[in-house]
Amino acid sequence: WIVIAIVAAIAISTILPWFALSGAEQGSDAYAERAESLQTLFEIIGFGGDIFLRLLKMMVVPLVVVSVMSGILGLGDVRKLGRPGLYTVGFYFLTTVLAVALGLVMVNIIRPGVGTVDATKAEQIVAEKGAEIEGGAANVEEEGIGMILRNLALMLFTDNLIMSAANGDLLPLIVFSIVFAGMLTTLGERVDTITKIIDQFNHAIMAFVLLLMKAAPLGIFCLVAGRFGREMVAGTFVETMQLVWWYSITVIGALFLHALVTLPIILWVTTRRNPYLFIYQMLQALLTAFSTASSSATLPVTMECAVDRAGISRKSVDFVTPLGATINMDGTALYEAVAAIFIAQFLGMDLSLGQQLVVAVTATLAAIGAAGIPEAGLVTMLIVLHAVGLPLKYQAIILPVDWFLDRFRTAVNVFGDACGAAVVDSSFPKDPQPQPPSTPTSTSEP
Ligand code: DAS
Repeated sequence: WIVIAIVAAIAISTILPWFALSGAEQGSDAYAERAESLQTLFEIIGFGGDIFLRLLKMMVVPLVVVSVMSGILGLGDVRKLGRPGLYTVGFYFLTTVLAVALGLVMVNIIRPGVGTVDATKAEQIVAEKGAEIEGGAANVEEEGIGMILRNLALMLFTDNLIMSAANGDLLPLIVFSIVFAGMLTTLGERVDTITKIIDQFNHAIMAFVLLLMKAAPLGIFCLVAGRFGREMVAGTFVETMQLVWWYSITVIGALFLHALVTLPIILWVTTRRNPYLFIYQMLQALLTAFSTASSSATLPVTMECAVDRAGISRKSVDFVTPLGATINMDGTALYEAVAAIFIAQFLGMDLSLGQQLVVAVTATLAAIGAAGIPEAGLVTMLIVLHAVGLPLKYQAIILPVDWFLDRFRTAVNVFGDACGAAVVDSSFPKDPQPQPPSTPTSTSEP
């Protein structure tokens, strides 16, 4: 149903504007009136999608806190988290580095920034939007890569749990949940009630998520039709895509290769799962990620699909996917590396191998620091540009297509999270299998 909803949304948001506006001459009053009516229509449709997005986001904080606590309590001893935790961070770091490496290889082979961009148009956009970007990035200029490291450190520890929850800062909430639940496991029977409440709360929240997912086709239709429709009526989408066509192809191509080759190879080697069946099992989450452009908002669906459709243990999903939604962003890291090299190519700057390594490291770290919200990669990308001395204002060239490319990289981010839960699953201690009722041994009575 979600596939049908997305196809229908893209079809309606492209055909309807084309049909309604083709009868009027561009620039005439009739055209303007029709365009305004269509914008209003798509804004109303988009509003329905925003409600669905808000309902998903509403679930994220309680879901993350309760599921991570449940996962730790299910282990019975937080020290058992050692090996799975190490595997999780190691898998996420490895796949992010591989994503960046693939992005760098692709952008250096295709060279989308060399001779494929209308320099006059690009410079005009930079002149219009560049100052705004640089104005909003003062702290990047001052702090640079140190900003990432400082933010990563601060991201782990909050001084106000309520504020972190209100801001949707998941990482400190995950750290708190691990420590708090770990402490509960040491208190044994004295905290039996809290333990039961947390576990029952977890089941209740997942039931609520299932209920929400019933509205997913309609919510996703509205989200996609609303955003695509407004872009089509504005009439700038084709023009902006044409300006950076080869860049967009490079990004989408690299993302597809990472999702359909790199991650499937790792998944098959480590779990012997059919990776393409796994993609099908996770499809609802991937399409929700594409529609919402938010890993965090998609997290409830990611967890539900991973457990109920892909059969990954809840222990693994409860711990690995919330962590992944905050620090594992393969798609974003790949994207930021490609974008930096593309801008360097456009400016005629041939980055040395050393500089490209700096791009690789800062893109990996910047992606970890990116939030699971729409277009988060744009913000952290500035750190990568700054690290290799590229003028930040040239991000303006790729800004107009970011809302579209963001959907692909968010889907790859979510798929990477799900792969993490599958790969790490085997390292979690299994629940003790219920013993079959002991059958009385036959004794021949004298
Ligand atoms: N939209 C972000 C996410 O939710 C990814 C990005 O902006 O790069 O994962």
